[in-house]
Amino acid sequence: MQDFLKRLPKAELHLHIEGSLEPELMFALAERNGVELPYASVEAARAAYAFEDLQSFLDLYYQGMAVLRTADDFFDLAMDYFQRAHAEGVVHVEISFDPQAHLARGIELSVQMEGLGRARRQAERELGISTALIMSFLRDCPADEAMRVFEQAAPYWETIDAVGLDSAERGHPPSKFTEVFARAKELGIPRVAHAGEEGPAAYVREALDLLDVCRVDHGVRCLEEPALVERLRDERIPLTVCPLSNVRLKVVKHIDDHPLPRLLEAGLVLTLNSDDPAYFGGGVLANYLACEQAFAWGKETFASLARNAIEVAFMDSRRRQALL
Ligand code: ES4
Ligand code: ZN
Repeated sequence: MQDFLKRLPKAELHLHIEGSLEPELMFALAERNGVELPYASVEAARAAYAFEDLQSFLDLYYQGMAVLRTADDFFDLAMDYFQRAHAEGVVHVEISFDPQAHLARGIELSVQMEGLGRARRQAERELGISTALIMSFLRDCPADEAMRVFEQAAPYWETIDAVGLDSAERGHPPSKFTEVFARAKELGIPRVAHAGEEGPAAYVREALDLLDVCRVDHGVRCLEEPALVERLRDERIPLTVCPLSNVRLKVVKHIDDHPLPRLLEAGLVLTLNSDDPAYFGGGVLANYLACEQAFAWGKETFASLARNAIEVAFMDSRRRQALL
């Protein structure tokens, strides 16, 4: 089974590239850029990754990314991740990034885009994986800031496959971002949003009604509203589920309690993803393996989850045809 899951052509649709920063690279970049880290060693960094909730993770996530300063840093970050993903049998990756988190540290958008773009082209050329880019807005920052960043990104709109919404969910409903998502829609840019991770099912409904998203990131709390579950099923709205993330951030107590079997039973379009692999205990394959351990699903279930991801990915139709 392990071999089957490794060989299965998988797509990663929910991945924060800054959350793929392994402590080894964090230390190398800190050294290169003369940035002081709050950890004595790689092991100490890993030991500090014991989270109570989403916010306690975000605090370390924003701190860790302080080592990213130059286009080469963003290139190394993404290339490192693409290589690991490739080794796990991942054939398509959608990387989400948080431009505001870097702009706030004085790192220009052009620097971020150059590094990530260069890594995407090299991964496509040398590893044969396809990639997409999702520009995410920080929901715990003001909506007008998101709008300014989005307009500032005009030279890059062509290379952005979707906009997203992430960071601290509670108290920051999708409704706060209606305007910037309407602007993206006007420009024909697809939309996704984190909703129903720590926030209530009502936020999933808002993401659909007010942001017109084509996919929901996490969405696991939709189960609290049966009518919403029916809607997600009938409209075939995919959820990008991240089981190891949900365990590490205590969205669920234990992987055995994860709602994935109930979501599957409800007939939803589901995909398995890693979210922040450097912080949550592994990449896409580790998430597939954790589900195998916990739920003892058969090969057909995993094949259909992997197929879902390829079907709903942002990729051109020829690539999709080739992978299906
Ligand atoms: C995130 Cl797990 C998670 N949830 C919300 N926002 C995020 N940004 C990076 N990881
Ligand atoms: Zn996420």
